[in-house]
Amino acid sequence: MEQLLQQIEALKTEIAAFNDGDAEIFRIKYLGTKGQVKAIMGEMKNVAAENKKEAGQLLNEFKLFAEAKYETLKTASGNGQQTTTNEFDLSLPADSLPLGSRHPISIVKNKIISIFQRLGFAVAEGPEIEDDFHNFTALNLPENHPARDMQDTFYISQNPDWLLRTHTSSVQVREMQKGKLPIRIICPGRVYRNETISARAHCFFHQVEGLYIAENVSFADLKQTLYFFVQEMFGKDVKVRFRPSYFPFTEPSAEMDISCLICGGEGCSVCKKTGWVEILGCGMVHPNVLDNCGIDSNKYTGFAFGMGIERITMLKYQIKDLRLFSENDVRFLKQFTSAV
Ligand code: 2NM
Repeated sequence: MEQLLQQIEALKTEIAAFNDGDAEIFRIKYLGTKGQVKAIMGEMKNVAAENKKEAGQLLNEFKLFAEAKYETLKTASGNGQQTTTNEFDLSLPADSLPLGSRHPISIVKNKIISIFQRLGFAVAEGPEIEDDFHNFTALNLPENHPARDMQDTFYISQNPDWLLRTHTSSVQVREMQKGKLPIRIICPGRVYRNETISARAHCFFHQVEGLYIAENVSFADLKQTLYFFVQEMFGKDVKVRFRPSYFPFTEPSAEMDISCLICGGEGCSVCKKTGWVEILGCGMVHPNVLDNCGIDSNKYTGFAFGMGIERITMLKYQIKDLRLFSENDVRFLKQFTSAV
């Protein structure tokens, strides 16, 4: 009797662990005419008469246990008659993946691109690891020029000539060097500056810079292009103003403000009670830059501009903290929807 109990327990453990998945293999091994359940049933004849009742009960329970497992396997494989080991129904549709949403920076970047594409601008891209020439020297910032201090740069320790680009002007330098004129491009991309991270600064951000070089390009063309852009971006009611500024790569240079979207020019915390918010820098490309890139500055003129995508996005969606863009908190990200 003791031996029989041990045998039943051992078989129960074995059956419980059976996960071959194939019901037919299970049936033959345990429930068939030469199966182990039948075999152990045959042990009844060796059980002493006074134990027969208890043993019979135990064996019946065991048989039911084995049969229940067989039913489970049959249901799992979908067809008890199947004799192959194909456990999967390959005709079932796949589980769908949850759909994410586009990042607000991408939404605004795509919108900026589509506005300028309608004016005939093409998109140009380039490397994020640049050399000193494309990031600084070509842009009229010779070595030891104090203007290099305007942007704190991340240098690559392997090579003192390499750095993380501080603006996408380096892409425009590469396009100018190709020598195919006229040039009408916008350059979206990530740029890097060594800043202490706060609500208003980060060690990287995203830019769109624009460049138009041809014969007889004027400051009037620059103003009209940028006015069209802000009207498409922020609505027809927006007003613009230009303030004189300084960039080493443009002369003259200007900063463009738009009337405050929050208060409509009345004065609020976003515009610091001025009614205006700064959105981009621009200017006529410095003749030195054209010459450095192999373009005849006596024949050609051009305008350029640059804007931070984070800044435009913060204004458009009234986002107060720059860090939200890189924390990837889905509670923030899923609030933005876009068709593009
Ligand atoms: C700005 C502001 C003003 C600019 C200049 C050039 C280039 F390559 F033509 F010299 N690209 N981008 C530029 C001019 C960028 O960003 C605030």
